Amino acid sequence: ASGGTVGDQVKHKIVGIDPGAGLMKQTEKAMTDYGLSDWKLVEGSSAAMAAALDKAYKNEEPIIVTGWTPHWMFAKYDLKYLEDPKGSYGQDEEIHTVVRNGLKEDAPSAYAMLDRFEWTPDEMAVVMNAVVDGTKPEEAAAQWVEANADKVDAWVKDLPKESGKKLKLAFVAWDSEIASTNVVKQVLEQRLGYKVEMLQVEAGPMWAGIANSSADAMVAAWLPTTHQDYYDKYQGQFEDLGANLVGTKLGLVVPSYMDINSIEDLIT
Ligand code: PBE
Repeated sequence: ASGGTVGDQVKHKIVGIDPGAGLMKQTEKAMTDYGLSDWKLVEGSSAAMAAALDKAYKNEEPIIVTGWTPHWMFAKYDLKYLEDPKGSYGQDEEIHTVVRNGLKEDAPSAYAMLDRFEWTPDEMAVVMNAVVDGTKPEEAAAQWVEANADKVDAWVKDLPKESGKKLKLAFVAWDSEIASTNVVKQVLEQRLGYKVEMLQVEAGPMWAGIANSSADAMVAAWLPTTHQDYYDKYQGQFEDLGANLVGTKLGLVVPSYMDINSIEDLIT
């Protein structure tokens, strides 16, 4: 890191992710709230953000990324969230399971399993960390399901088995959702006999797909804030089965070696 303000050091760029992510909208809001009009939020993807962070971190260069918890990057690197005294990123929230209308009648055992599905950030981390270390998501999920049989038993207890009934799970390629969607797929297939197709889409189409029934379910709804606009837009066209994970967080994330602590430190 060289001299000048933090803004000069990072060329007034914040490394973002996919444009449909709620995190991007919240970051735009934060930039307005804090008067960061000379800053630019760069669109990309989760993978590109992680690659940029990895590269900067290895060189001990300054970087500011949009980040969230649960995410493997906090285990892999020494990072900190910038304080958000204005509360632009809202309160801690939950990840919800959301299904299409009519799934309860059409696939009652899948509906029941999805309704029971819940796990902790630490459990999700096991799958995420395996994936970033090179295990295929499907394999990492299968290993987790095998190692956590008791927990999984409770999700499928007394539910009838199908023979190859088709089910579509929509998801966005966010690391957290790659983990959760793969675990749910494994459970529905191995334990309940479904044939599950995973549809990788952007955030908007994920919500639209549930609303228009082209997908059956998703476990990737960040509420009440991050996906609020999608939630409001499709109100009545989906069923919210409640939280599958609690204890999330969003914000601007920097390596701990950077000499700033708050979003306010970006104002020049
Ligand atoms: N995320 C991860 C998503 C939800 C899951 C925080 C990047 C978003 O911002 O919409």
